[in-house]
Amino acid sequence: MAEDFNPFGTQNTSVEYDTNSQIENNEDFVSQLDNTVDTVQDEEPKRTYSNAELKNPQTITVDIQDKETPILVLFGPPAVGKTMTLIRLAQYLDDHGFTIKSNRSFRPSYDENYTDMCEKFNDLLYDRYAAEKTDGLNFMLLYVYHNGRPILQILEAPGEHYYNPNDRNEPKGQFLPYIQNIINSKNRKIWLYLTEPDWKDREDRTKYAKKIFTMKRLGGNNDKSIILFNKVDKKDEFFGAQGNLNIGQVEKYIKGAYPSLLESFKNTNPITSLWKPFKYIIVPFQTGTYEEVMLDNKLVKSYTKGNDKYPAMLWECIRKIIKG
Ligand SMILES: Nc1nc2c(ncn2[C@@H]2O[C@H](COP(=O)(O)OP(=O)(O)O)[C@@H](O)[C@H]2O)c(=O)[nH]1
Ligand SMILES: [Mg+2]
Repeated sequence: MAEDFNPFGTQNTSVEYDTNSQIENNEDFVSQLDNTVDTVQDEEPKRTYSNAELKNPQTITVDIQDKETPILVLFGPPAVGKTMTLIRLAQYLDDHGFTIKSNRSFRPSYDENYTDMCEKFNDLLYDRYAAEKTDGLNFMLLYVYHNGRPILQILEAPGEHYYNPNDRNEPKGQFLPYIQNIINSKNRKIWLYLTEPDWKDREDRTKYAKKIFTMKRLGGNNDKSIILFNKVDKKDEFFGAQGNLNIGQVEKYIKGAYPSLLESFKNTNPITSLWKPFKYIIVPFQTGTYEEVMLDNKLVKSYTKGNDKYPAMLWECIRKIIKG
């Protein structure tokens, strides 16, 4: 392993509203709409994007008002585990004396889904059905406070904006302007590149690795990266007879499953590269265990958090980076 510190390693659903201004200005219609939203809020997906954003994703807007506090960006395609990693890390920090707060101004006010997720976020941390209830979570900006001071912002955005397995242009597709704004923001950034053992097929994994390469090239010189290898529980071969995780096995697996991914982490320093040809940190991770259960005659996913050692390793890496 080649890093100084190595701790071992929805598609959007949205409701389209008629934006005809005559209708919007009609108070009766608006109050009717409010009532409908109240009564059906558990069943109906809430609006995420404006009509303009739906028509043209290039116009998707996010707002990071704080340009000082470092940002941890959860980078990964749909279903790799970004939201549950966010939940698991936030749980861990909440349990260890940090304060977690969602940031409402990250998305414009028409994103009702975002407002809703912000309001619920802290309750979701301890919800058995967190995996089910965060199915519609697209965007999130969280603040981590310690002793009353903000120390980190954690950002999630829809996975298809990083790598879209249904887009034939991948991996050549450009990042949307809002992501480029994040890349170019003044904040120090830590890119958390999510991978997992069974994600898609080799071709998709190779293309995703190329997308990571592109992101690394676009990022600033001071950006830091961590490769988060989620869902380690899926492969028995990562564990020894005593149940201890074998990081060498994980690294070997990544080399085979994500061709050329680690190549993006070549050490370009002419001197140190002599004894340290690559610079990457691999953090193995498990958010928890998942089980399908019947609830109110519906099959839903129940979630039990995983071992604390995983978020502890991840936090140790992040803490070292933000302190250094
Ligand atoms: N076995 C296993 N499955 C996981 C783990 N983390 C997430 N998952 C599964 O992956 C699904 C997608 O996770 P999610 O965080 O929503 O992915 P996102 O689309 O990247 O935000 C979850 O609903 C779980 O079923 C894990 O640590 N182990
Ligand atoms: Mg998600």
